[in-house]
Amino acid sequence: MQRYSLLNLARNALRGNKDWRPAWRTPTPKPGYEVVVIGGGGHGLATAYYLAREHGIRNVAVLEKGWIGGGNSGRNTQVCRSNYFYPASAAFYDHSLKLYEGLSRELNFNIMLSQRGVLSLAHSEHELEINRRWANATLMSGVDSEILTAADIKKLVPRINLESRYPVLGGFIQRRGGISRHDAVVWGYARAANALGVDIIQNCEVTGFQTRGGRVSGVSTSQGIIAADRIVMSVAGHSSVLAQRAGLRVPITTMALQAMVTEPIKPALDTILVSGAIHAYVSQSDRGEIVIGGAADAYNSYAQRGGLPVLQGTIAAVLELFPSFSRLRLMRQWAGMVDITPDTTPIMGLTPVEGLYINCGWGTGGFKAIPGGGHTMADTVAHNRPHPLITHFGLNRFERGALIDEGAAAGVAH
Ligand code: FAD
Ligand code: PYC
Repeated sequence: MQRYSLLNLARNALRGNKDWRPAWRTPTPKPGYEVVVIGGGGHGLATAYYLAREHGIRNVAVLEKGWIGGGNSGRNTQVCRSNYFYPASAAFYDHSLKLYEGLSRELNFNIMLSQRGVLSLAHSEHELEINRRWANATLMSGVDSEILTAADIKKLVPRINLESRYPVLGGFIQRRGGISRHDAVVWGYARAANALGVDIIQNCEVTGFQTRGGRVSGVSTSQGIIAADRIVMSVAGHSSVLAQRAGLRVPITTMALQAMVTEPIKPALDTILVSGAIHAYVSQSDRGEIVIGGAADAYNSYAQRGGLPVLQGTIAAVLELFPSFSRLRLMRQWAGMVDITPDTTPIMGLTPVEGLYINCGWGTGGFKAIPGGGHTMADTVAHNRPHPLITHFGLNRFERGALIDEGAAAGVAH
């Protein structure tokens, strides 16, 4: 892999930047691979990377129907945190956050992790009490969390209007939470996986599965049949459709989740604010844009665009908190198709079809989970049993009723 370093930057600049090689190859698919990963989002690429890096399984292809990162991984609002309510979730997401903390160095790619804190607001006494329980639950799982008064919040976020229609009474913060650049996470994993021999094949849609003797033997794709003993599905909002082609029913509902950015302004907000009650969250990107998101659209859809009512409601909520932002012009708005489970917890692990593994159900919160998801899925595929951190996230939990209801901790949008 051509290393990115100050020395290399200077050397290449002096040579007119002619010697940089593409960050990954554009291979034609081989007739078969040891492992095929379907979906070139963050989870698929991270799985391929850790298969090669940690398990020596390098005969791997990632098949992406469009371009890598063109799904939710390149459309999200970049929030990373691990302050989940239940111990199983907190342990998993903290594993992911810890991997994020070392990722720029590991991938030799600046993922621009900025741990500026994720602050959840409470707008009523009832919500304040729930926030206290939530903060204490995360502390008991060994995850940092701190309860803040309204005065603490005003000090941290001077522009906030505490006396809005929904007054701010307090909240809690995970100071290790933050944002990292979503494209960089995708490209960093792709470049590192490619360097270890993984084939990343774009414009290659998987249309069905080949089976032999009750187990998978390959996939049919828009570029022909590709054989594989082990297949991982990481296709987010398309999970139920694709799983059906393997004869599986997965409890995924697909909805559009939208976000938007304003024109860039000088530094105005250096933490991430989340309000479950008014269904909005807001941060400022490194380019200066105010990044705004809210609830998922209220209906099922496979279209990568959202409707105006949610947009309008979200903007109204943010302007209650920050009246001065009403002067800003909106620059862009977009949406992704999120894969929502009944308990807002992901589905990870083995499936009833031998050799077929699934990683989905991240809904509105799987960006923070990319390193952890890739790391544990690779281990699961390599050993054909769930990694200890994901045993609670199996598809079979819906048969047993062993749900992990993280609805309240799923950011705001669910
Ligand atoms: P994706 O990145 O969607 O990748 C799946 C890939 O599979 C896609 O590229 C798709 O083209 C491909 N694919 C589908 N079908 C096929 C097929 N048949 N053959 C081949 N390829 C196929 N999470 C957070 O943690 N923090 C946030 O702040 C946050 N904000 C969000 C804001 C928005 C607006 C949205 C939409 C999502 C947000 N999320 C957030 C959620 C997060 O983006 C996703 O959970 C995460 O990116 C999922 O990653 P993935 O790799 O599973 O899916
Ligand atoms: O999961 O933290 C989250 C989140 C924030 C915004 C969207 N998802």
